[in-house]
Amino acid sequence: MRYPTLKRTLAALAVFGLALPAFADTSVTDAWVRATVAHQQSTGAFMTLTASSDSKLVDVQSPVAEIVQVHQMTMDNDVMGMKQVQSVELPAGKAVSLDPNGYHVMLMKLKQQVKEGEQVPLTLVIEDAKGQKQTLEIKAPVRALNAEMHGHEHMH
Ligand SMILES: [Cu+2]
Repeated sequence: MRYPTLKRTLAALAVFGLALPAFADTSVTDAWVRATVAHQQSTGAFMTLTASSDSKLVDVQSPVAEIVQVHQMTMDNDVMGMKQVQSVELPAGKAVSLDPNGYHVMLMKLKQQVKEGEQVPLTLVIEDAKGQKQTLEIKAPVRALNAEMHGHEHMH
């Protein structure tokens, strides 16, 4: 009767695997960085984040910029601006977009021009509901888009 025992063990493992994912898993899609012109000090990185369990984006780092912050676009008396936020909520299973109209990753004090066709390394730090941190390394392609972020250069 060894065979049924083995089957039970495999079934138990499968259940275990489903019930207890080892780590909260966050996927990143559509990441991109806006290309800069010479001597431009800052730019934005954008992406869509989907976490498997309730999490938040708490930190971003990149070797191309001295300062990296997460910003949120704001509208105050019809004037568009932006403010730094400490984290971005990533509800389980919900795709959260960092786009030019909402949250974005701000790359400030750029060390060099960011040119179309390059890949910008970004390190994303995701914290789950238990406070466990997960680090995601991604490479975001640089896209040249003429659409200027509103109020961007004034803010930084
Ligand atoms: Cu910003």
